[in-house]
Amino acid sequence: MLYPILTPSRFLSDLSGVWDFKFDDGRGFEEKWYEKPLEEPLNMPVPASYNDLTESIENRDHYGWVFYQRKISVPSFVKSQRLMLRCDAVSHHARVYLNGELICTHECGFLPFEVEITDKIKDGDNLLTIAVSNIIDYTTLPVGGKASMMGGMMGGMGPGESEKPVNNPNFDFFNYCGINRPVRLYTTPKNYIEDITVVPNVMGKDAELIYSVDTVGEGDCKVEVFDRTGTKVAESTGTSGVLKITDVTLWQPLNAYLYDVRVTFNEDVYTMPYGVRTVRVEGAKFLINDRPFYFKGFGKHEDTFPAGRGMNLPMNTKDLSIMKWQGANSFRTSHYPYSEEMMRLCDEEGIVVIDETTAVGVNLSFGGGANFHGKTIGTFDKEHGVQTQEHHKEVIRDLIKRDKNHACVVMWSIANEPDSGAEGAYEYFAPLFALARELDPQKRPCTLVSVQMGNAPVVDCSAKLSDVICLNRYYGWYFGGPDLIGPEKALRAELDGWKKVGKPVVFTEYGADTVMGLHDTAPVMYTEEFQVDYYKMNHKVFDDYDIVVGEQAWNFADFATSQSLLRVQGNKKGLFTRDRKPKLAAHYFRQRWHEIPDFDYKK
Ligand code: GCB
Repeated sequence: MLYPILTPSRFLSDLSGVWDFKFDDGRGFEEKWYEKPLEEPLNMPVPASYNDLTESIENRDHYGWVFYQRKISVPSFVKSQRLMLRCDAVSHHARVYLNGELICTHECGFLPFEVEITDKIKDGDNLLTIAVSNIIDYTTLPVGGKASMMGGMMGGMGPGESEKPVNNPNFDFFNYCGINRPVRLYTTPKNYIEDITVVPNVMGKDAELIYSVDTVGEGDCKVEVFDRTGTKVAESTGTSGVLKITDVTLWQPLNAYLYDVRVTFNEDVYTMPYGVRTVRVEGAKFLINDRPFYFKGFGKHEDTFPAGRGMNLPMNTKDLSIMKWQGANSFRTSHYPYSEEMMRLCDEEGIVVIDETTAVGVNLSFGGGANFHGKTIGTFDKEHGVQTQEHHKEVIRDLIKRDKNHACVVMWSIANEPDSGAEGAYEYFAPLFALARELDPQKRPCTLVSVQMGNAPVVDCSAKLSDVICLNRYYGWYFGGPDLIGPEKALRAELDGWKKVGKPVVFTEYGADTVMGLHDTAPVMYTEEFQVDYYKMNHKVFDDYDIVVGEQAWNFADFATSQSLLRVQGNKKGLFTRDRKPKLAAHYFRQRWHEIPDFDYKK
């Protein structure tokens, strides 16, 4: 799916701004609020999550639908064109109405969707309404607990005796909702470029770009490649073919280089920045441009105050700047696809990305297990377990469609911490891995991020399915903390097991909650000193194992979560506070990572 841009043939209009907004009181659809201007609306910015923007806990924790509304009108020169309405991310379910007519619905809060409105737009003002629901359950990704279920991710914090229905996230981040990313109008000519796919093939000093262009309508197609100085370096005609670049400049981690691939189809012109690099797994090595790469970085969140999960361009730039200050080279888009703006920035800045789907919470064993009439039920139980597999396929399809051309994306994460050792896990995941492998034109490695719940290689289906073993491990925190000696032994024992599998291992999470400003002479849990000691122990072990090809600390910054006994105004495992001030451990990491090269760290 092409990112919307202004080109000589395409006009783009960003509908960001302050929209009218109303919480549904249960009558919104019955009274057809989408047919007329909302009565007594609130002012709500788009893009942003609405949760932290009013001073009311009811609003913050609202369950169900909200209505966003604004007027749109388009200039007459647009009339001869194909007109599209594109929403980059509406969390989690959207119903879009134009002048009272339902024109599109969408499930999945973190991926774009679009609808053609050429024949629907009227002269003058048009009423655009987007109804948004934040309800999560066993059919959605992310997964939410059923309202009658006790337990959940953090244990004991289910809705219990609550009178009202509430969301009960089966994951550890606040269920921020709303129109979280831009809504835009764009035009294309009637005969247009639908999609572009480019696959690199590097041959010594030269490279081939194998391309295909999906088009609609009749016309001739031309593809040109320009280097950063604007010099044309390759050209081809036809909707598929091969472009040859001699003396190619590769896209390298922290040393990015992007070409411009310009496609012309009749009148339609679209230019895509493109980095040339290769990725593959060989034995227990992760190779970028055929050299063994070492991941240094983080699991992150799109989480800022007060935008919530709303796109925050300045913070994206700041975060990558901080990462470079630290010597980091990568992050994972835990636990959902990030904005297209962030992906483009990572291409530009040479930040390596593990791209994750929205599949978090596909695990009913958290907090002692989900209960159904007093019986523990299996995550993949056909009747009472999660019912997410079909939707999971759609998410994989849409994610790959959106991100397939990004040089920064080096691996797909099919899920975070699913119940990958449970009965039925292999049957659930094998078709998803097969789908991702089939759909990705670049055939990147695939993984699932494995949870620490006795998931030894013999039971964890990741051992069979993943190209890279990604481990979320909390030895010395949830498991054995505050002691660091026993946990160290246990971590080594586990790695001895994974060694036999023969695949590379990346620690995609390890961390300890740390409240900025808490200090002690003894390393006491929650102090900044403990966080440093915890990481030192883990690193000692990682450095002893050649199979460990990466470390991504949990988390880059403190972030908002649902309330629970283990969360002090959010998750405090950040190396930085939520407003990006470094804790002691951030300085420790800075020193370590500047001493670890991006390539050839492990023999
Ligand atoms: C995990 C989850 C992550 C949590 C983290 C924690 O394993 O993947 O979403 O935030 O643990 O801090 O407990």
